[in-house]
Amino acid sequence: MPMIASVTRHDWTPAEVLALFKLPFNDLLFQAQSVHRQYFDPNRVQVSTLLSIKTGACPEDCKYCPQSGHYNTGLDKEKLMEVEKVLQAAADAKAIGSTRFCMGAAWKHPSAKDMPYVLKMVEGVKALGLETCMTLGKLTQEQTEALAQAGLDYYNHNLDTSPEFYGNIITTRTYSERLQTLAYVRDAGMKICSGGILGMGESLEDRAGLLIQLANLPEHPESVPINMLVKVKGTPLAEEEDVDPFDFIRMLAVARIMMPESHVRLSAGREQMNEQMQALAFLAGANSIFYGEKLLTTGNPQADKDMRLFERLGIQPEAREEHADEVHQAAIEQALIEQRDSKLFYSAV
Ligand code: SAM
Ligand code: DTB
Ligand code: SF4
Repeated sequence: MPMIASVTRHDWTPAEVLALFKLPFNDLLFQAQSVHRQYFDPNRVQVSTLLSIKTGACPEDCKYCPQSGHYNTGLDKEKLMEVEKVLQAAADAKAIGSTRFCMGAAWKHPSAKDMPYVLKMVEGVKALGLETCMTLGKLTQEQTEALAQAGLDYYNHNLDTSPEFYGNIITTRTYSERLQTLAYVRDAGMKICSGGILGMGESLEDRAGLLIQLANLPEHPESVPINMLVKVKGTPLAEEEDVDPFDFIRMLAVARIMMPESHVRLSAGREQMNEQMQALAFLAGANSIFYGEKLLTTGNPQADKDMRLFERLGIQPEAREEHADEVHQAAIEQALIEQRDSKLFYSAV
């Protein structure tokens, strides 16, 4: 199979996308890796850290989510965190080498009374020299503009699955409301982080349908998180069948081919993946991860474990976009070395 010259397109059809999914695994990975190399350094991976700034008791009924108030998952619900505590967590994330700090709230949408605190968090995290990302649910145009004004770089709002399958998973918010929020984010000049989840009982057509929705937006999301369902006891999807690991890799590869300029994030579910599978994910074109021992409420690999994996694979963490200079890169690498060495030293005593 020859190297394929990639162009950024917004007119993907189901037949074309299904044909990609049905390629022999090696052909698909070769194509994805070839596309990846036309736009990215294949040995750099962006690292983001997540923090739940408001946990649990969410009014939405997303069947995968441990934070929905509709299900009993034994989660302790918490109020909006204090700004100072959020900034401390962001400083900790920076110290272990993260370049983006993503703050998530279990809300249907932010309330007027919470907005001033949220805006202070954005300003504070930005002042620490980190890229800022938030995921707060549905936004109004005014809220979106206020977040952009405060310095929010990315807004995460996932489409989660195809429009056809969506109603089996969420009934309290529509697909078109999600698309409207994404349009506000784009209009306010922020970057979009939007992706979905595998392992909810969706078909191959639904996986293709999700990628078509994302890739046929007027502009591709800059960040495309592909989550493997984290099965949490008490949620309606707790007993879903595991996704075939190769099918998960196929999803990353097809996302990479369809959105060649986007960062594709190997998102939730890494705790359940072995290192070989993660290496295949990077080969398929995934070039972003969540870094740090917790996602929002569930576990993620320890930072030192990830750094050892990066080292074994010859992968370097990516610098922040506006600071992609050598000094900043050196500082990130030093922070990562210190993080790794302190953990190794700790485990040796
Ligand atoms: N409440 C906001 C919203 O849904 O827009 C933001 C937080 S919500 C937890 C962010 C995303 O996390 C969801 O859209 C979903 O894709 C992902 N997510 C939630 N629970 C998950 C799980 N158990 N496994 C994998 N991904 C999950
Ligand atoms: C995304 O796509 N995945 C992240 C982030 N965006 C907000 C969340 C994953 C949550 C996994 C379940 C949990 O830890 O609660
Ligand atoms: Fe609420 Fe977000 Fe969880 Fe849905 S995914 S229940 S909106 S926290």
